Amino acid sequence: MEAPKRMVQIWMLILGAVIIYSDDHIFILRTFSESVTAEEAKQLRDEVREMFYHAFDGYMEHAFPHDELKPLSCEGEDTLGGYALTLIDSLDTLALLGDRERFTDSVEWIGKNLRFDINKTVSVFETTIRILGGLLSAHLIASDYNTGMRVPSYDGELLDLAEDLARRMLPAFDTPTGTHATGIPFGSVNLIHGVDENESKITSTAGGGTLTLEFGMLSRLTNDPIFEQVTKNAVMGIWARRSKINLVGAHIDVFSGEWTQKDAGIGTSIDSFYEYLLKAYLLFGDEEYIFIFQEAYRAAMHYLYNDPWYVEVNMNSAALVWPLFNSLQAFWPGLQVLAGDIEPAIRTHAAFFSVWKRYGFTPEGFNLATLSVQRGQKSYPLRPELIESTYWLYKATQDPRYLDAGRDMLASLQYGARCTCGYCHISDVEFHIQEDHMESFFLAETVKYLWLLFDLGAGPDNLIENGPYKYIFSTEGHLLPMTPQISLVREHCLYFGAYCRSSNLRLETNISGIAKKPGETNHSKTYSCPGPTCSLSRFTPQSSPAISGLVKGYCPGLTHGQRFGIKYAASADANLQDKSPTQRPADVVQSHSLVLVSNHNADQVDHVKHQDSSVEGSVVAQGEEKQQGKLIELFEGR
Ligand code: DMJ
Repeated sequence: MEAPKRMVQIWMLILGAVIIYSDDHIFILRTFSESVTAEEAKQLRDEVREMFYHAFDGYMEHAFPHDELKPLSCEGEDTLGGYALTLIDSLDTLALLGDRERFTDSVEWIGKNLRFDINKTVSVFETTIRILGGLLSAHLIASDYNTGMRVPSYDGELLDLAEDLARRMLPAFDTPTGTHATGIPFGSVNLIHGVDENESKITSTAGGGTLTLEFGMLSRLTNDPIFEQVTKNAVMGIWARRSKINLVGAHIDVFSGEWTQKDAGIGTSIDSFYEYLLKAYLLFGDEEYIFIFQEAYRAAMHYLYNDPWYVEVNMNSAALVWPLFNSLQAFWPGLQVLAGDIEPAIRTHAAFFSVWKRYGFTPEGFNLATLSVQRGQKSYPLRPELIESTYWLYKATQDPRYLDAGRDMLASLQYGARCTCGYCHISDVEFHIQEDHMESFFLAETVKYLWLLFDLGAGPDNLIENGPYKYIFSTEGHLLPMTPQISLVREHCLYFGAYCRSSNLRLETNISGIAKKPGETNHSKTYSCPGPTCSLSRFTPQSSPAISGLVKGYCPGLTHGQRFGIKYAASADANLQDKSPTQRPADVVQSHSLVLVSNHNADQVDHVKHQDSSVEGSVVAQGEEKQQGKLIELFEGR
């Protein structure tokens, strides 16, 4: 029987309110006069700045050089390695705010005082995204006149520290589950002794698969490929163990390669695995990552997406396991903006924001079946994800509703989380109970994205919008610039996508229509690449047979702006944008940064390429099918 069509009428009233009336619900959207104006955006930006300093000064006064601030008791605590975690995580936010004095002082203090030869066992994931990422982004800001924040006394100390730290983490990769000599890393490592004898062999997918940006940057800055190689091996090791329907589980044994937790989702324990597939491609131009991302993303949208929510399913059978929103999922709409898949991002963001509005914060878990906070998951530890997606969606659409959402979230933080010396975790979103802890990511991400959102609304004046480089944000919100040294890209589309040590590599191309540097002829271009161990990837430009280096391909027809821009509003394909979703070709998602082919046909499962079907844990149950039936559309008309 054909489902009854839903009637939707939109009324614009004289007062400026928009009312949407459908068969079963009435939505009253905010009145125009309530929307954030450019003038108000400036004030909100200033308020966020003050918010940053309340927390940062509280940390410096009461907690530094401990890792994190206890904002109620105004004391410090060591939560990672005991090496000024919050200061390191805050460095590029200081630079973004234009605080030259504190940025300089902090860089100098860290260069003189930080040491990693300490007998501490630390999380490989957290140390990478917070410490390594913080050091590398600050190094690239402090060492570069183009950023306007160069530190005159700076002499590469942060890069040296980053390299030292990364080398101390390398023993964690000494496992047999990768595609080459190294594998999926242990979750923790001792900074002096390597992996502890009794260290758990179980790690999360995010833990093993979210290291490529920081380690890859380090390889390109130090000319040592080891960091890029081990983290890529780890990603390949995880991906080789995906199920036949291209889903990954949450936890894996780094020795046997068996999945010990087979729930697939986009949130807890997996989230940034997806994020780094796309971002590693964008930052490094390594096309292997985009091929994997496309397959992984397509599977996620097919099996996990229950418009507008995401659920967790068994990675093999796709059977529903958890009908749960978890707060880490909220980064996904932001990632979709980068991937160019804006429409589902808009709907999902609206759904997630409805949870925030209901409680004033997002709980760690919200049960989509009972429409209530999941037992044991009532807290809001100052997470950035929803704000991060709000920023990306505002950047992509310029829709003022995202500024309004940001204003709401800022108000929640100010009224609910601000406390004596900083901002407090909320231990129960229903009763707004404050807890004596402030994660370093509050200053690295939550405040940064809020500030960026309002700065955009005010007319942007910051390093990211007006600076010399495009930036990729790490999963910890750190600014990773696409400098020529890191991205190995040129203004045209031809590029070397991966690190390569060959000393003999010569590539000659005769691709027409690419930008020329003085001295280059129309028909030839020569590159050199130092080092011995290179291989060709599957896309190679017209090339001489002598090529022996890693050459990742080219993208004819795309301009630099199309490959790396993310502005959605001014799409090149205006005709397509103007069409309604039903008029668009079903299988093409438009993006300025890339084009994703998205096949939502369930039959695709049978034809999915599976590179290593002999790998344990990849056997798929017969009759796997996408979960039928939609989850309740939450909060409509409430
Ligand atoms: C941050 O450390 C990073 O964003 C990470 O990817 C997920 N968890 C926190 C923020 O919630």
